[in-house]
Amino acid sequence: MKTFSELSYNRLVIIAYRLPFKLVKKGNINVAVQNAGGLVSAILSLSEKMNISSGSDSKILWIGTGEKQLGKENINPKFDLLPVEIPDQINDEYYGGFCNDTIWPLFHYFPSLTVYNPSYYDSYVKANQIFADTLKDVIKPGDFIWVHDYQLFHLPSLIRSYFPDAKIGFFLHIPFPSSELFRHLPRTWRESIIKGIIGADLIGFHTNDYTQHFIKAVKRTLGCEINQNYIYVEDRICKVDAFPIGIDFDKFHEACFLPKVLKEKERLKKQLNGKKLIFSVDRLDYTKGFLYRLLAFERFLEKHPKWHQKSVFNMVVVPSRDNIDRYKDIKKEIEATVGRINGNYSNLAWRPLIYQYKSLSFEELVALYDISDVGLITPLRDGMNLVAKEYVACQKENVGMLVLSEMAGAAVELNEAIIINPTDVEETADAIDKALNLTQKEKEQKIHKMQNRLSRYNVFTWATDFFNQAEDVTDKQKQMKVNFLDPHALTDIRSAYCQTGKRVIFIDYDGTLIPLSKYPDMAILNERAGNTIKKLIDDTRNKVIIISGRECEFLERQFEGLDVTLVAEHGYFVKNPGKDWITKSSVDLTWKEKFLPIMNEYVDRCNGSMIEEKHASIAWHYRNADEGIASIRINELKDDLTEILKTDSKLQVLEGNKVLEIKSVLYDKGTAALEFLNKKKYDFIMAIGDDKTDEDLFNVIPEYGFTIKIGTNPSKAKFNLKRQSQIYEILEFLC
Ligand code: GDG
Repeated sequence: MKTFSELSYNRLVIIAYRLPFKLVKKGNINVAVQNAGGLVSAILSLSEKMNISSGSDSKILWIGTGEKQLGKENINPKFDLLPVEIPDQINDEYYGGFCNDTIWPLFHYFPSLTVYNPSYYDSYVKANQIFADTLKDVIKPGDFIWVHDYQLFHLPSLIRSYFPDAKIGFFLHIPFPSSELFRHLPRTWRESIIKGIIGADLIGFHTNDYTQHFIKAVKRTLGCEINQNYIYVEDRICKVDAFPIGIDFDKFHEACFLPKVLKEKERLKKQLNGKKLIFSVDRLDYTKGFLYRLLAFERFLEKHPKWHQKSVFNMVVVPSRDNIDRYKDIKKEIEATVGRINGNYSNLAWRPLIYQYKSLSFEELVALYDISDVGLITPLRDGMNLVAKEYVACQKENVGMLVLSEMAGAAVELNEAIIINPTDVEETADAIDKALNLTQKEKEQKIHKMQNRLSRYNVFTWATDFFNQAEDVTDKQKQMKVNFLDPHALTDIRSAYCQTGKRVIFIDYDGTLIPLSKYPDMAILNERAGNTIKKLIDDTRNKVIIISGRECEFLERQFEGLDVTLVAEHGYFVKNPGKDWITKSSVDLTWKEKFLPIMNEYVDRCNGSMIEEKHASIAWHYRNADEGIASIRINELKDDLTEILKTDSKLQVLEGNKVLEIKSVLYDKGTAALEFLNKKKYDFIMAIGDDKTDEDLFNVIPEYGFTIKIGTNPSKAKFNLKRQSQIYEILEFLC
């Protein structure tokens, strides 16, 4: 992996809701202090490793909300800060409203707490626009722009509209929910969210599950084509992948022996006086699962009395948004439950629960991580949860065990921890007991495995991996650059056409000559297409070949009375004007009996799909099936077919536009076209098609020919056309 400075970028631009520092009054002066949160610590750690000299152009530019003054002061030599000013009234509805009361609960699987307020959404749109307007004047060529989190879903596309060639990454720090939950959002909101995000070149999530949820949401919301994590967005591609955020492992691991930490550990040990310590620290939020955690601890005390007097649970809750009623209520509930448990179990010498509502210093935090015997991290939903990773990194002097919720993104990587379902009070209670009963050796083995993983895929690897993959996407975009047919190129084609006398024009039928339709039988030759073909064949210097996957009878019906050559079933049948059909009779078709029942089974398993049995092939059409189910069934069907095809190398599976077809490998549109090209020398060759089967055709057209792909997807064709209907204008222009 290359470091940031070895890649092709000049400068890193971070855009997040907040700047990494805030100003705090100390006496008469303002001092800058670091804002809390995983992203800030990640980027600050990263900046220390990056080769940035103060005063240089390569300083990281961080754009976010914060005091105006922050933009004027040199707070950190590695950063330039650009404050974004959002008027209070907009910000209340944008941040407090749409971000915190709509996206946050819904994306953390709390649909009942989600507020759907159109005015909040309007403010979200406005605030994203304010971000875009602020950065418009500062973005330079060579910048890598990294947009972070759910407050800025619209921003990647807004940036792209100002800077079409900008290199943009987007990372989501919270879960991306299943598409079932995502569709709770009104249609316009969810469309704008997806359209906004896919303005980026690379889109990152913490886990593969979130990535798959997003892919499904893109398919369902916009119907974009997606191939192996690449989304085809009009004429661009962007990539989606999982990048689990890491921590600055060495910083935490080594901090355990800092003098201040050692002192704090001594103090704590004295207070504990030999008792086992169970520890948790989280920001006050309903996603963190405080009540279930407390109930689990209560059950633990009830079920495992041997730990009475011998264990203490220190639950630290970091103050957050406690001016809001919902948060005030959680706090009250926590306090009442803590009171009840302590009331039931305490005696003069022992209080089982120490609840603290405060922030900890870094040294206090590390000391508690290291000294505790159990890290009890049980969120109901969490994008990643860095506390779990930091807890593991700090297991040095007294190696403990992590009890971790399966609902945290971190559970994917920390699978040696004791994984629990946070709402299962019984399971969590037993997990605490199990963690306390593990032998030192068992704990060390598990913790060391996790530490090895965390030290390898740390915060630097996370960011570097993201930067490297973003550059790979740029390379892929270059390879697959779509070249739209512009008036200039069209004039060149026409001048070649006019100067030649032996011309051949291959035209695919569905999606090319005729728009795609819901059912194959509905795609009949329309008047405009018929007239265009007529004009072409009226010129005797033109040979027009309709080259299609359709059956011969269908094509013959459509082109009755028109002197065109017909190629049906991808080249299995050929018919020259006024002649009979010629078939590739040498091709064995006995395989069809074996495959037909398998493919029919998929019609039953995918409502809306249908089988088209042709003379020499079988096609499974899924245009009218549910997109989500069809995408699962295609893969299953492909798996089934691949197994059988292993023993039959004479067959191939073709993937067309919402259709999967099995046919012999002995012919295709390319070999069919070659037969014509080998028989006669043409001085003008043109081929037009729209789907993957037409790529075989484009492949055999000599360099001096003209190949045109209908659609915006990358192709071997020289040119792309955005709309199918443009084909009529082009062919009429030639004539
Ligand atoms: C988002 C996602 C995702 C907490 N209390 C104290 C303190 N902390 C530090 C921890 C840790 C961070 O705050 C909290 O970690 P999170 O993982 O919850 O990070 P957030 O930024 O709040 O959340 C989350 C994360 O982004 C990263 O992508 O994991 O799922 O919601 O670093 O150490 N630090 C100190 N005192 C405290 O009292 N010093």
